[in-house]
Amino acid sequence: MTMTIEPLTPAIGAIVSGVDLAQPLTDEAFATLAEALLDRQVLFLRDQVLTEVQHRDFAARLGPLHIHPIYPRSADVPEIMLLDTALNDLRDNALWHSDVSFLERPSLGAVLLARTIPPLGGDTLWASAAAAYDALPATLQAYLATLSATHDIAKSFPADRFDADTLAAAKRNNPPVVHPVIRTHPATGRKVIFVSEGFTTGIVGMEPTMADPLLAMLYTHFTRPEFTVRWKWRAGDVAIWDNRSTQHYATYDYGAAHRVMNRATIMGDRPV
Ligand SMILES: O=C(O)CCC(=O)C(=O)O
Ligand SMILES: [Fe+2]
Repeated sequence: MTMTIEPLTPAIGAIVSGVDLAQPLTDEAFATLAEALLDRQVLFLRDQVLTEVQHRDFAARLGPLHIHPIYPRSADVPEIMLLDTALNDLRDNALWHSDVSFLERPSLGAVLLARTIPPLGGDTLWASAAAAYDALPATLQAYLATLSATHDIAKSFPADRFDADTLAAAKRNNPPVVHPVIRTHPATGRKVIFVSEGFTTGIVGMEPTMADPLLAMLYTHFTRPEFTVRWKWRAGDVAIWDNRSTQHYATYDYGAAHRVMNRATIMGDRPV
């Protein structure tokens, strides 16, 4: 099979064809895919038929895997997280976020497989926080580089939608953390806006009256259509994203329809 990588927008995204993730990739094919991921930040593959073990094993080539403190996981393969509307209210992913930024070492990226997709709706959007950074005026880039922000698991997991004991333990084990507002991508060297609606609660040393509008301005900026790509899922699609340089938003516009996604999450570095 010949791998082809077709970019989707100038800033972000590509469709990859000619790859079967159920088979172990050659080192060369894997290196091509990993390079495309750094460059395009989110990759989409159609028609993948994967067991949970194959899904996990592919993701594990990108790095050690993380087990989420709150979301349900597969009974057989705990590294496979279940995003199933029959198990959880998933409206909380309908806001821009970079996964698990409440950890001291947020994730490097994720491999998401669509299992059941509503007849209409449930698209997911990704934004390039690197392209968005590049478009900021230099004076603002320099100022933002002096700031740090707090990230808190409590912001995205409201008490009324999750099991109280699980939530209490997750909050106890994951106290708020501080990350730079602008991080440098460890592999590409690109600078990235690293605050999100999902988990950022404030800017260190700044009153909310100033920090909140500054954060809101950044969220509005990096989600401009020029920096985003929107994916319309079919069952069997896989998205692989770099969680250090992107944010994403899972649209919740499908009412009571059933939607099931499986995610493997790769652990990352401490942002600097
Ligand atoms: O359900 C989706 O499309 C994405 C949900 C999400 O935010 C994630 O898997 O990290
Ligand atoms: Fe997410």
